[in-house]
Amino acid sequence: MENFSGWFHDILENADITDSRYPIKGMSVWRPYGFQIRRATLNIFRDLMDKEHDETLFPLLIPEAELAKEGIHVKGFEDEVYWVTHGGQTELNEKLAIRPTSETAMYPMFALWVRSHIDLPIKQYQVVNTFRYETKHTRPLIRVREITTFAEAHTVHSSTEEAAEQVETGIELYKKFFDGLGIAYLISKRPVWDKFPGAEYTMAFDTIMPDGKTLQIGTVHNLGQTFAHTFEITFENKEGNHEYAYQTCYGISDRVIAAAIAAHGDEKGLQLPPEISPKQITIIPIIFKDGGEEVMTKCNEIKDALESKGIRVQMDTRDIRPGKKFFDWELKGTPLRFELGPRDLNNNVAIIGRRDTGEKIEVSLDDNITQKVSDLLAEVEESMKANSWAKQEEKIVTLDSLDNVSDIVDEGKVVKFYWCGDEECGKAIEEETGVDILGINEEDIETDKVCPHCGKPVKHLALMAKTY
Ligand code: P5A
Ligand code: ZN
Repeated sequence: MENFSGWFHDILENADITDSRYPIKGMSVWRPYGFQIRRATLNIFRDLMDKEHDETLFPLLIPEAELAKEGIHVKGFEDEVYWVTHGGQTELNEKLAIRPTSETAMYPMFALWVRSHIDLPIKQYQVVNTFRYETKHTRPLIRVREITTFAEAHTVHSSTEEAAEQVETGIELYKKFFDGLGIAYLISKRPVWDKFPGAEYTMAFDTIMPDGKTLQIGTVHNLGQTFAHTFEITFENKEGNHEYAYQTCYGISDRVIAAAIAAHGDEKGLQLPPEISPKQITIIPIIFKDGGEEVMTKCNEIKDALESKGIRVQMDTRDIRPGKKFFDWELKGTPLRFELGPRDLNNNVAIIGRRDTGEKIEVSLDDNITQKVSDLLAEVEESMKANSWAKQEEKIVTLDSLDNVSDIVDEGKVVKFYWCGDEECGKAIEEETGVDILGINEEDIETDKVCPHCGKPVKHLALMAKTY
């Protein structure tokens, strides 16, 4: 793909996903087709989350005093908060922040709910819109000022071990989620200067976009006891002593949908993983003057059979050339297409076309079509996932020297290198190369290598990239 940015912009418009002509920068409209993709994505997400968490819903507005309580946190967000200052003509006594994220909305309430160790753990999540006055270049789904699909989880625990375990659980959950969408990812521990404001450490998922720049598609934070101190979240432990609670939080956003579009799309348009494609197969009856009725009857029969097994089907009976229909559904990314014409019917066969490989498969109408289609959907899902991991693998290079790192990332690569892990050294590397350190990809490895920048012994395998 020559020009990813242009391609991405066009696809959102041509496939009816979002409309970015809404007259506020950084805010777009979800159009019906995009909304269906979003809904299917959230269905998968909720299925995963509901096994471990309770879904809740907190208010959008946060009193200034609460937002301001946690110093490090508010410092991290102060330039990004939108404020509500008036109710009608009346100036409010206290400004209200529009949530940029919900720690300071939730945690004062957690403090009321947590009394004893038996109230713990708390594991909650909500899917809401949040607002961030982003100053970097905004892009639909990727960097927005209204994050319409902010899925944030917040947990409270009675021990530091349990909180650390929850971070691992969060990572496992997100792996499953991204695996289901066939999105390849890199996991790293963010450098200290790039962790979430108020967190002890941040684990991040990044995906490599077609242009080689990485996109952070999810983060899992260990908050330690910082917020518990600020918001007085304490519990009586088994020994009868009062202790501050241990917390984690993790979140994903609209970016996940951007990543799915970018991971699988091609020159023909979208290519949606079967799990999130609004329809999984399009039936296209090829109808000429004669024999139309029989073809329609058979197509309807197949549609009913597929739907009875939970497969999402659409029948395209528009009065236009079949070639135009193929083109449209390729653009919209539907994984499979089923073609049946009068001659096929006479020969007792039909054609199933795969969006991912372009293959056309002849099937006998005596076969179990439903089984064939569900097998193919599973195959498509696996092959799309494998393909996106293979593409990621091609984009990663391991370097022993950082001399040419800037040129190498400009060629669309992500760099792995052996690093000492020191903050000072890391900041100098970023400064001198103009490339970001994503984080530590493998911690505490054993090697005789020395840091390519400062010459100290190496501790970690780290990642560098140009980032979105
Ligand atoms: C975790 C959830 C948090 O806000 N609080 C609750 C924690 N983390 S975060 O890293 O700041 O954001 C979570 C994820 O949201 C995505 N994201 C965005 N997506 C689109 N547009 C934005 N402006 C934007 N800002 C953050 C990232 O994927 C991030 O990992
Ligand atoms: Zn170093």
